[in-house]
Amino acid sequence: NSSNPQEINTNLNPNPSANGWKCGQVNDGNPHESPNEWLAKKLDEMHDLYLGQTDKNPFSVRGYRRGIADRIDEFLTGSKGREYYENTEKAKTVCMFKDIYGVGKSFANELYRRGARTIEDLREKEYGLSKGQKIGVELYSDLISRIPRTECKQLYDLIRSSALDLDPMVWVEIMGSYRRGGVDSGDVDILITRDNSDGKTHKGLIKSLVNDLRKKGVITHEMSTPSDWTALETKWMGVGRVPGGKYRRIDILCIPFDQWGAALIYFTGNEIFNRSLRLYARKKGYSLNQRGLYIGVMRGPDGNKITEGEIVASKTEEDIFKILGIRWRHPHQRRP
Ligand code: DCP
Ligand code: MG
Ligand code: MN
Repeated sequence: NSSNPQEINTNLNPNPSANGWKCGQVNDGNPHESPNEWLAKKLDEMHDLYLGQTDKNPFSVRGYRRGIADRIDEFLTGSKGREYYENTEKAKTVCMFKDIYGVGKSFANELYRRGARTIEDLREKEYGLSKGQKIGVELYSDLISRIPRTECKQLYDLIRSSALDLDPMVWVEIMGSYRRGGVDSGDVDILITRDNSDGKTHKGLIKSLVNDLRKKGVITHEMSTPSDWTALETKWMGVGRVPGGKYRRIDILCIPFDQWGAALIYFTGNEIFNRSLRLYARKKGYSLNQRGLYIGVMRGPDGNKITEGEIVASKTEEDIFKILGIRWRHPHQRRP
């Protein structure tokens, strides 16, 4: 019975990008129709169909109207936000601001409220931007463009050879979308550790590496630096380039040698693959994070850890997949 609203498939997808619709574009179903008009029409259709049923009393109609109102609310307050669904000057400006490194939805809106309209405005006037956001504004057009795979490889080779010159025992890998086989990437993700079988570690290497790459003009800006440069686990975030090329976001993660496998899984991603693997581990009584696979982790009602548990695997990806009882997936297949 297609007149029952519960059974109508309206093909509504709350995420317009799933329908190929992006910021500043209109719905592709009808070039003269904005996404808002299209959505309103769909909801009207649902409403009319519902009212057309003779067995519905005024109370259930009111309840149904409220249901629709809730759905609209849900769309408008969804992760992309109201501006995503509109093709207005404000929507386009807020979208542009959201693409600045380190700027989220609410700050993008605040900048608009405070009168900013262009990237130039943000360069000229004081808006209380953080250090990272200022770099994001300064290098806006470079940082929003994708990095071709060959250029990722060039940056990786430059970083790797510097690291190996400093210590021939280091392990350096390129991770993220590059390892998953992407034709281009949003940033360059680098994982570093050191074979500790001779009793030495990579402690402090990140500092010398960043200094060396700065001297070579490969690293140009720092957005977030380790709180302790001499720790075994450090994260560095910044910007660099193949000398003469575009400015690119670079993330460098240093980790203890025995966590290599768990870190490989985490930093290869993608994020959805990681979430499903972690959920799967939990269902089997384990707990997986970027440091290792644990057993006996006790969690409170909020899901927070009460006990650390005991580590059962972390050195290789294969060890972790094997204990979980699933076959190892090639990184190219980790993009569900
Ligand atoms: N990661 C994660 N959860 C997050 C952020 C990151 O699990 N909230 C993991 C999975 C990602 C990896 O770290 O694949 C690298 O993060 P990036 O943000 O660099 O994402 P990608 O490299 O996958 O894509 P992009 O090409 O946009 O950089
Ligand atoms: Mg990346
Ligand atoms: Mn990254």
